[in-house]
Amino acid sequence: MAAGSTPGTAPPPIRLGMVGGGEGAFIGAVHRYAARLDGDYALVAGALAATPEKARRSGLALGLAEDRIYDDYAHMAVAEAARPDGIEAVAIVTPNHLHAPVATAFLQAGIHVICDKPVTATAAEAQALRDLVERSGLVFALTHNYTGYAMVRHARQMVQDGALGRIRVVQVEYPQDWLAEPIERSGNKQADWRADPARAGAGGCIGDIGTHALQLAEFVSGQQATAICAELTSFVDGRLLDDNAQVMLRYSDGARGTLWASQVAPGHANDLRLRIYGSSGGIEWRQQQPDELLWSPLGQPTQIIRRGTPAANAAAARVSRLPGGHPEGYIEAFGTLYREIADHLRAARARGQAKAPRDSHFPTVADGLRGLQFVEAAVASSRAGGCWVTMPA
Ligand code: 4PW
Repeated sequence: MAAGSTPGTAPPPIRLGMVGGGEGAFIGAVHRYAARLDGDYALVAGALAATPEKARRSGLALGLAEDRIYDDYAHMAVAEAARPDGIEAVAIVTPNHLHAPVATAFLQAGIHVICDKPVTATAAEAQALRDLVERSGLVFALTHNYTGYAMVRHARQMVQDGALGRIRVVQVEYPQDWLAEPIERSGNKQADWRADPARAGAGGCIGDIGTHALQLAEFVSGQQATAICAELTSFVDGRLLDDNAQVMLRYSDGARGTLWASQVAPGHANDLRLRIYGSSGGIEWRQQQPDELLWSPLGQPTQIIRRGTPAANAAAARVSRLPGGHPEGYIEAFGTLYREIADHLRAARARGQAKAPRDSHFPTVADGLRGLQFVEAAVASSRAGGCWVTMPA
């Protein structure tokens, strides 16, 4: 039973607002699907776009009441905080450079934050945001969505149970191809702010998807990168930020690994892959076949462990919605984070209840700070010609 509910009654949905993510925006729609998947949230307010006309059109299309459609996020934060039925949490799905000011406005208004990644444009902003979150006591969730997949949870549990033995090698790859051409030629509007330093922040590909790759590698392996050596490259003519990143990593418990993130790899739409090798076996997971985990116990044939079968462990079962043979993917994994965040938000509603009722693993502002520290370390390493740079502990 969720916090704050009484037997036989469903707890009321969490009143959610959204900043950014108006009509045509990919990631805004993803957050809305994820929030609705388990019925935990109701979207009731939004500052959904940069122009008043588009903000209004987007708000009306989503069924928002006229007086809950805002032109300006700062006004929205103050107005919603003043209403008895005001939003309890806001989802931030703007370009990266707005994450810090928008999150700050809502935290200062006493509203919980769910933010897309990377958390901010710079590590200094991320540090300031982490301090603010700590002082406020509010929930700040970061949607590094790949940790929500059932077979990622399975893999993490295997590592924790010692099935792989001592972890030696952590290989993570995240190739995409949507920035393989200049944006003017591809016409990919989703991409344009991600390649603009003023709106994307310190890193291009390394910030947009390299941070996902690092977060996944650390989440599953249980080790933290302690030092990195990077080469960032901009292959497409005229591009100001990196579109390809090669990184060597040293991990805290002695493992070694590489991280390759690329947005210029034809044939790979969203091909995040993780391989971890230990003294007793290796595992491999692919985002494009997410219901399967390859398990190679040393000296034995490779097995395919499938979500929804008896071979899947309790960590996987806990976040599965559908029986085996009914594929789950990107939206369900995103929805798992939203569900776990909802548990925390409901626990926060019931004052005094510190523990969330479900086993939650959603990333926070601390993971976001780590991501920005990684981006800045990679940029520094690459600019210095590929030297080793220590990651903050
Ligand atoms: O967060 C990532 C993005 O910015 C995503 O998961 C995929 O790559 C889709 O868009 C980009």
